[in-house]
Amino acid sequence: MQAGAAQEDIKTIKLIIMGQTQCGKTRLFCELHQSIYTPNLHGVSLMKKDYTFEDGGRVKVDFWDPCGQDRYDNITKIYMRGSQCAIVCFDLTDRESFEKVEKYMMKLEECCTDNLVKVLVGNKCDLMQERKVLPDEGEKVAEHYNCKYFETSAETGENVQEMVRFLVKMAYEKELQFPSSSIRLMDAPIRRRGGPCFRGGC
Ligand SMILES: Nc1nc2c(ncn2[C@@H]2O[C@H](COP(=O)(O)OP(=O)(O)OP(=O)(O)O)[C@@H](O)[C@H]2O)c(=O)[nH]1
Ligand SMILES: [Mg+2]
Repeated sequence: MQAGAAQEDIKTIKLIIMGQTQCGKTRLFCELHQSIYTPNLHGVSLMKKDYTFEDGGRVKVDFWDPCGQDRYDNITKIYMRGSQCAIVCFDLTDRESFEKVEKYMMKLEECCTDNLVKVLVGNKCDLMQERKVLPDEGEKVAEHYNCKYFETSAETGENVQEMVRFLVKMAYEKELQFPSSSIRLMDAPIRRRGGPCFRGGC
């Protein structure tokens, strides 16, 4: 075997994080990578990390972090394409960011294939006194979008590694089952469906 051949067998998984500006996307990734937090004020940033699983399988993960300001929506769409996994994030202390979850879920449905795996994340769970979204509400929306719900804190690190490891493992297992090279983006149907209720009363 040639030197480096084993390296080439390791798949790269593309992970994207989406969510309203200021919900904590960049800080979550900095916590995950144990790097110093610097806000990304423009465009998109990329971080990388390798994961090894119990069965010996390994993946390289590219973490794409687009700026959540609305004016970057079109750029974000470009980076969403070809993603195997996604974190849809909101700020537990900001009701509006929770109401925007639907927008990001719809975008993912439009731009990614059925094999995309995702999680819904309520971030800033360290700010308990300022909470504006109840755990049950997060759970209900996650259930609607057929994904798992996590509450994290990029400030304390609570649940951050666990949430990402869960997502990456799901993507890794899906990749073994349905290698993304066999999926053409053109095959991804454009779907529309009614959103969940974010305002109560339904
Ligand atoms: N208390 C607390 N503050 C947080 C947490 N996560 C992020 N923050 C703060 O929230 C602010 C926004 O964090 P960012 O990570 O830059 O938010 P973002 O979602 O990347 O924002 P855009 O890049 O504009 O889309 C910063 O002041 C962070 O320090 C958290 O878990 N707890
Ligand atoms: Mg950011």
